[in-house]
Amino acid sequence: MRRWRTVVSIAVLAFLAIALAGCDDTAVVVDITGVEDGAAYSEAVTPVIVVEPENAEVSITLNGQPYDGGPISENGDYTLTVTATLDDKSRSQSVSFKIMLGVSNYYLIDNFAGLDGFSTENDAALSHTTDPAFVKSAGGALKVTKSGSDARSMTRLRNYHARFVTDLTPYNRLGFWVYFPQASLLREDVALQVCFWLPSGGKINYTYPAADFVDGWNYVEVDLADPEKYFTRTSVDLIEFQVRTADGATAMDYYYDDIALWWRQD
Ligand SMILES: [Ca+2]
Repeated sequence: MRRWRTVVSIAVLAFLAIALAGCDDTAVVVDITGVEDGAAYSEAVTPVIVVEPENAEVSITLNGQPYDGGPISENGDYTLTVTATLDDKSRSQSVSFKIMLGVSNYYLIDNFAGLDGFSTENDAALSHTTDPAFVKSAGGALKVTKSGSDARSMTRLRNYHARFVTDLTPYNRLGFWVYFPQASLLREDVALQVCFWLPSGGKINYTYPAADFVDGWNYVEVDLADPEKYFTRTSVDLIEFQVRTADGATAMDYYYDDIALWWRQD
């Protein structure tokens, strides 16, 4: 009876056998520490990977490319995947995270592990998807089905959402991913509008033209501190994400993922 236990620390590009003890259990184990799924980091990170047993074949990729284990220091979205295989047994673990240099107060409102806390107006039906083609970050994504009955399609983040924030003053940015299958179908002047509804009944609107979007995933970053908006951010009742097509009869499935708030010192 023998046990093989191995620590692979890619931080130092070394494989270290740390223990040999009696047991013939050859279960394949993969453990990633140093980065957390769904997290955002304001400085470089170096993941630490543990694989057992030591003679397992190990594949490590970062965004699908071979990864040498060095510090990850550039702004971006990353998915680290470790796969260990021994005989017919295989184990894989993935962690998705962001590097956002100089950012503080990062607050993930929703990465859509589920779907709760949203309502709709006009032409929108919401559902939850885990189809990898339409998921940008950990968890799933929010699918909006626009049937073609109205040009406007509204998804509303409501104050009963578990992670809703009323006072936005600790944050000066809101960001999210949106996936359009065909951006040319969007209304030219206002393809997307983000509205912050205030208790007074007023709204603070941010509009984005069709030219801002490509087919597939787009990242939208809203400058909450835009001096032209006169937006004090102390009290917000709901946040509306409105998509408009040029033709009201256009049917379109589109997607949101990874809605977050943060502070970035300009
Ligand atoms: Ca997600």
